[in-house]
Amino acid sequence: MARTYRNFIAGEWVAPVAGDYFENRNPARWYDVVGRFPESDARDVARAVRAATRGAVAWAATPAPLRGEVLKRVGDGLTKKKEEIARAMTREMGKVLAEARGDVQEAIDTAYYAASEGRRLFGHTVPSELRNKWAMSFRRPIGVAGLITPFNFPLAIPTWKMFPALVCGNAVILKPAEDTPLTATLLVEVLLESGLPPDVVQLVHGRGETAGRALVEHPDVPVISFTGSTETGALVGATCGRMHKRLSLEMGGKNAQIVLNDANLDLALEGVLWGAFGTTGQRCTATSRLILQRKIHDRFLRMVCDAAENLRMGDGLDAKTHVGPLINEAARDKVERYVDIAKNEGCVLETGGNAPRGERLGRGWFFRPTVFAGVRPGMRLEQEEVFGPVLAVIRVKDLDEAIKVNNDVRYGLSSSLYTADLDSGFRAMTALETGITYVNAPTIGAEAHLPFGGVKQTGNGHREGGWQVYDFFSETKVVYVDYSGHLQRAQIDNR
Ligand code: UN1
Repeated sequence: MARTYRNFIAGEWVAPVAGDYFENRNPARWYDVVGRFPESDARDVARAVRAATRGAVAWAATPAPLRGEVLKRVGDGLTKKKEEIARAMTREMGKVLAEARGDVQEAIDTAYYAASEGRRLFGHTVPSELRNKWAMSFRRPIGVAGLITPFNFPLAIPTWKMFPALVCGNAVILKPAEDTPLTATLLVEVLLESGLPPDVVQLVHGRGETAGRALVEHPDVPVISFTGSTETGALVGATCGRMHKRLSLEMGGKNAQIVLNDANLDLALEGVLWGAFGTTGQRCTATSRLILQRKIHDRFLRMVCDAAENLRMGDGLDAKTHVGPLINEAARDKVERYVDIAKNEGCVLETGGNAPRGERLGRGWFFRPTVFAGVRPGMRLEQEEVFGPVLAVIRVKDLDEAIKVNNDVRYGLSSSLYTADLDSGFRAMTALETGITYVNAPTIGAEAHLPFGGVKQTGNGHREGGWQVYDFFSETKVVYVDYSGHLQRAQIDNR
């Protein structure tokens, strides 16, 4: 019988009020039940908010460098448990173990960055326009932050939000994806072992429509950070807009790798395999379009298809596996739907296009690495996020056309250009409309200490990672001190 897990609310591991649970299963082997997790509702969320509101007061009064020291210990704790967490992650999420270790490492990097930020939560001191008057800004915590996170980076993404929120002095409530609740549980355990005061973190499992929604709608949660689909993001945004909440959204992508005639094709091949089929294409940053310049199109397409056919699908815990399963049945249905759509649009299926059968792979949500050629700008396969191992190949005349195709989608997270020409690299750097551009590297590979996020409908202008997220999780306060001894009227008395 699989273990039953609980929420963490008000300093205790507790059962959900309604007493309902959902099963978390291994996507590589359905019969492997990882555990049963709480199906929480608005009552559980309300309890978590009450506790977090208490926690926020004491935590805000703790000096930021000391808050940072807790995060340092969290980094140490995650380092110690790196292998254990990575294995748990692969079991519940399916990504290959090397990638799961990378996911944990990203959380470790984020923890150490946050720890150092505790001694550097800069404000500004600027000259006043009046004599004998002091002007400065500093940061204050906001209060309780609601964090809603996806399955694809079960540890890294929660920590991108949680660690900066904590260092800035907020209490947090995490509602992790229902497909990856175990990793989130292990994260909270590390936080508690590291000396984080219990009321400062709450973990509420459950579904987006119930637990997630209750968190977004709760009046005492003034800041929400959400990573997920553009459709759900719009719903979250509507509620936050109505309730005047601060909101950070990270959503879809339709990222392209461009390969020019002068590129190192072997390098570009490694890049596209990693970008398109790593994490089984389930990254916001995944390469889902491959834009090839005319002269190398046929040759490079052949190279990609041959290599894709040699990728071995399997359980992510098996060292021989290159590509794990999709996360669940709905994900595989969606990928199958897009394969049909692409065929109906007249795209040419070059390889893949279906789920493998048989003893080894037939009882997981696997899907073959898939390549469609003859894709034209504007087709649905070219415009819409599939979130699976499906690559759309588009042929273009030159860099200008490649840039135009890259930009002509509603998303703008990451982009990549392979070229040996410095001028092309620099032109693309500014012309590609994405939050991140890689030159001679794939569309994935963001580092924890640089801002992560996209333009257009990928986000709403905020960034995670790096220094900008600290602005998001803190309130700027400005103080003027007039020590002249008389009334000085700004904009008037100095003229
Ligand atoms: C995501 O795609 O959802 O750049 C996050 C990367 C990772 C983070 C990706 N470091 O692919």
